[in-house]
Amino acid sequence: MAERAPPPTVRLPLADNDRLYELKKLFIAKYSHEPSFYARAPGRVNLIGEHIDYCGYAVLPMAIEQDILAAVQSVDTQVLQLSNTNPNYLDFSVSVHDIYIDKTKPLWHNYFLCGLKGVQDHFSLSCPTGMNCLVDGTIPASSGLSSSSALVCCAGLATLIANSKTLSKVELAETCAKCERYIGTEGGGMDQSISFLAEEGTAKLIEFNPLRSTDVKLPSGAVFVIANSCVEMNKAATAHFNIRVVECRLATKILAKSKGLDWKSLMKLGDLQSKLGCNLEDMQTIVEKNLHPKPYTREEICEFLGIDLEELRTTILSQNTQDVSTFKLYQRAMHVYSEAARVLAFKKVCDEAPANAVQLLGDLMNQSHVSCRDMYECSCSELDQLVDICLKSGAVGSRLTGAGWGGCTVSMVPADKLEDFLLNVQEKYYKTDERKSALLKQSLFATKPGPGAMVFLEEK
Ligand code: ADP
Ligand code: NG1
Repeated sequence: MAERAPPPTVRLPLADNDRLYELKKLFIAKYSHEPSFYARAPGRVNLIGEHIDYCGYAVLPMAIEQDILAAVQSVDTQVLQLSNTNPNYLDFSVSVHDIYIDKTKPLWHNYFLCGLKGVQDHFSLSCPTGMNCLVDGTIPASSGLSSSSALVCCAGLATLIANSKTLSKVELAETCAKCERYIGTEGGGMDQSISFLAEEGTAKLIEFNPLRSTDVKLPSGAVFVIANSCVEMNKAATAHFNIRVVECRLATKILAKSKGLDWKSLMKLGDLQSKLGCNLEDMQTIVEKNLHPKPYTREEICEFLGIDLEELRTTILSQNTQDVSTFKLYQRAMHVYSEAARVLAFKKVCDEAPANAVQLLGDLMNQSHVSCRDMYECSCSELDQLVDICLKSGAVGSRLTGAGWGGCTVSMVPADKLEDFLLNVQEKYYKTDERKSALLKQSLFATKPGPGAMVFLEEK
């Protein structure tokens, strides 16, 4: 199976590739030596299935063309030297024996260190090699297109190759999903999985535990368009993301206890469903009957579970949610179970390809956005406005993609309406504001499923 193979290595003359050629020149200017290889990991757009990967549920993303590319040279010094083609990301160097990841400051090099440490830890490397690296990224940062995971995956792949080790795509995806958590966010693994498992021309249903992917053929009459709201949201710099993870964990425990299960051992809403042996509709009924829409206080949760605040803090809450005092459990669980069902419905429509497939898929995307906005509260006014403009400009479906609270929307647009759609969205969202207008070129674009991570070697 392709996903049990390592990421492909492509040999090419650099004269055929302007970006690699330029990167090589910059690398030589910086380190006075040629790179030994190049590692590339793509970003992704999630078509449907938001905030459910960390609950154990399948998601449906595709890789995008935008990526993180690193030129790398292994060195004997046991020092990692990092630089970036974007001058906003400052140079950094550290001994490869002394990796410390600062959770309080998500500076760019910390993401690289996550990937490096992940691979070092996986192989318990006692004598890891040093590296000189020059990184070049094209994914808009903090915009829900997984620039952070692409950087972690690129760093993991670079470290693997530099240390002459081999891992399959699945093993790399699992390693990088685990090690990105060193930055402090408790993500579920969608981004790293699609970055390694993606294949050109197909979206993927990504399922977890065990990690696996299935091709999803998208309808030929529609185009997926990404539009950036131009509101940045760094996951690791705020608690929004981890609060949602914790709310889902708390909902799992309250529901498990209500149903007489061993609640201490259950952490995910998906695992609760498996234990109960119910379908996703039944789970929504169980939420309806056992959770209340009013926010839960910490005291109420502790009393219901029969634990004290200290136990709540140490066994359930994350480092950056220690002082959160109320949690919305009903709304979050309702979103998760309904969104998990929408992913399966989306896949079914793609497989069966009925005549009205585009309309059906669009409806599911719209329902997903409403649920993200109203139940999961991970949208923002700019995203809602952009979704509205996209729908009025001819999209059949439009929704926020990725973590939310800013970042991008993804819209499904009938192919014959694409040109008008792009013109309309430009006029109504971007051209009304100087800052957004300046960002237009990299903010609004049609996208197709791209390939996954790979290594390039120069053919001389
Ligand atoms: P995303 O939704 O894109 O994953 P995050 O806020 O989680 O957003 O992560 C964004 C962070 O990833 C940036 O603040 C930066 O530290 C890092 N990053 C993204 N792109 C690059 C790049 N081209 N070079 C260096 N670091 C990058
Ligand atoms: P982005 O959009 O890359 O911040 C995050 C999580 C995903 C997933 C989505 C929401 C990480 C690295 N990524 O993605 O696992 O939970 O939010 O669906 O934490």
